[in-house]
Amino acid sequence: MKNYQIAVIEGDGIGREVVPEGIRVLEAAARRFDLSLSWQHFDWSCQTYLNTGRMMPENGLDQLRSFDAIYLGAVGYPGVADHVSLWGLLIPIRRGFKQYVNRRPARLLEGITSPLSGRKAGDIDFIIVRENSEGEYSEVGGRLNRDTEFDMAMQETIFTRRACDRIITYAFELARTRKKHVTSATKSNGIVYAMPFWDERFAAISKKYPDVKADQYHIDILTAHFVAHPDWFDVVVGSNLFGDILSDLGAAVVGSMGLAPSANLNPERECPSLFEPVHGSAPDIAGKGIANPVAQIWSGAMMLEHLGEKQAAHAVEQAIFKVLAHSDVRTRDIGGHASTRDMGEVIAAEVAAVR
Ligand code: GGG
Repeated sequence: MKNYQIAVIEGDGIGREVVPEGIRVLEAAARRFDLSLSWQHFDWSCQTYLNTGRMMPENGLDQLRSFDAIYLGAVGYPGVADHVSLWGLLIPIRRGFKQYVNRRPARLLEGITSPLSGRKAGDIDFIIVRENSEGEYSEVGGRLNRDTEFDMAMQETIFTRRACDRIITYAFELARTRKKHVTSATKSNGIVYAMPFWDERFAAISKKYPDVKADQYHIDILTAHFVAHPDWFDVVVGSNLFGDILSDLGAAVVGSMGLAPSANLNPERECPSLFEPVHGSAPDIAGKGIANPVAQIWSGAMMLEHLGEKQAAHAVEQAIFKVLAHSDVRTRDIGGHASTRDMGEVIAAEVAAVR
């Protein structure tokens, strides 16, 4: 029996509620497909920061390095500045473990109502490929003259040829397995150095894929097209910030933030990859047991897929799709009254019933 060692970071807010449901469903898949998943929990969170002054210990990455994968809930909570929590936990993991691909599917499923009128299941099905290692998320910059009338902040955007080329290449390779279409998110009219450089690299890489349609839009009109014509897209590649913004919009057009999974991938598998929902810690609903666990569970299916457990991954995905399509058990964000746990249990039961 194959055994996988999984590091679990529930993190903050609803992360602590949805992760147990993810584990419940993945355990059901493990039993059904004869796998063994060993979960080691790391209680790293904003509370840890308030107790110790750090989101994770100084040797946190060393503690995670030997795991097969990392399963994360959400990071951030009122009381700790958002940049402190993010840069104290998630960003060091993404960068330290060379997880330069952030893969974020957006798919309108049967049983889910899109806020866009006239869209039905299957009409929206794209994947955002977010550059996950540099770009607008940069530590280059500083503050001067704090608390004076000359107070100022400066932050540099970093675009390297290596990072642009590898993420754009990943997007084209992914498109080859799908509808053979890559769209680039740019803003090369306004951002005069970094974005024309991104466009140059996109043009250069696209030449290597004559079988894949390539197009690009400025981010402003691209967001409008996500709403007006979401069916136009297959794989959408963007810089760190653009990819982040587009993936929340992608989640919204397919019905809920609670339905958007993601994978932070180190494609070379030199380091563990990390699987987390796109959503954050949602302090407004945390503690109520009403968060939708589907994004977390689906991120778990992406983890199984990455581990090579394709049958188990497929079973978890199908169980999610079946429950959303046919079950009355649904959380509030998708029109029901079920609890986080109810939803986890019904999906787990569906996985157990797979023939
Ligand atoms: N699910 C992880 C989480 O809490 N994400 C919220 C967030 O804002 N992440 C920042 C980012 O992905 O750049």
